[in-house]
Amino acid sequence: MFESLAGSVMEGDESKVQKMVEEAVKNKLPVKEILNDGLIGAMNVVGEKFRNCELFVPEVLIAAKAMKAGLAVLKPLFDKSGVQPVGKVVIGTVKGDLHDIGKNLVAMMVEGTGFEVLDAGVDVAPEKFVELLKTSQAGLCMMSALLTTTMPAMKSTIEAIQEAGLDGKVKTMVGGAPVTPSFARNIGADGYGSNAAAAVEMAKSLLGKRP
Ligand code: B1M
Repeated sequence: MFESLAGSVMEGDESKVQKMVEEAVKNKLPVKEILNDGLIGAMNVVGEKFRNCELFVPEVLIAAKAMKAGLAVLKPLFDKSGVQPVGKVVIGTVKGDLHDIGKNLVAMMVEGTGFEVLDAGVDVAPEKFVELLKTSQAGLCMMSALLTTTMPAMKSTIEAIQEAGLDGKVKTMVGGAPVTPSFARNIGADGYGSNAAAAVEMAKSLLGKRP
């Protein structure tokens, strides 16, 4: 059952995934298993294939959308079944930057591995990141930038997080085409991801989770 559910996620068959998850719930299969062995398991394989260049961006986006269709069926049942998110993250494209394709891909992949994701959107000011981190009590701030001119906004956001006294509670992570590991280190980010699959691994490691 879980194998064919995972297969349908990887094929990106949204309606089949939705129906299979509904069927699994109807048959009283444990929500945790449907989530971990079906949906998250599939996205882990997708991430691995993406990292190995066996899958490309459109295929990953399609799989992530199918996974979301299944997740939507399960979400209302999480509380009752004692399913806790692996961790909570805030993600956004930094101030001045409107590029969101890569950020959305990262958000979907991170969500697909069991994190609760608050997507702040694009052109997100440092104060907005701070406000969302405070209200959500998320443990990780994920920033994306596609323009060399907006990369400094990542540094400003990290500084704003420190000034708000959140640096002991919130880890920071950066990524996007012009961002490099040395830039990440220089601005004091806790982590960097070169692509969506690497971002998932880094998010898990920063929050000390191995779902
Ligand atoms: Co723009 N743009 N753009 N653009 N655009 C680039 C980035 C550019 C390189 C094109 C070029 O000149 N060759 C260039 C930047 C040059 C530079 O800064 N040095 C550029 C420019 C100049 C501009 C404008 C200034 C153009 C203008 O108006 N004169 C303008 C800026 C607007 C603004 O933001 N204020 C602009 C506008 C646009 C569009 C609106 C038309 C559109 C964006 C649509 C959208 O996002 N909704 C657009 C696009 C599509 C691009 C290109 C063609 C493609 C970007 C993309 O989506 N890639 C881009 C050229 C290119 O990259 N080939 C370009 C696919 C995406 C999946 O990859 O975003 O890299 P990427 O994400 C990857 C990784 O980087 C990583 O994972 C993702 C998946 O593997 N990643 C993370 C991303 N975020 C991460 C966060 C993480 C970890 C990993 O952790 C937190």
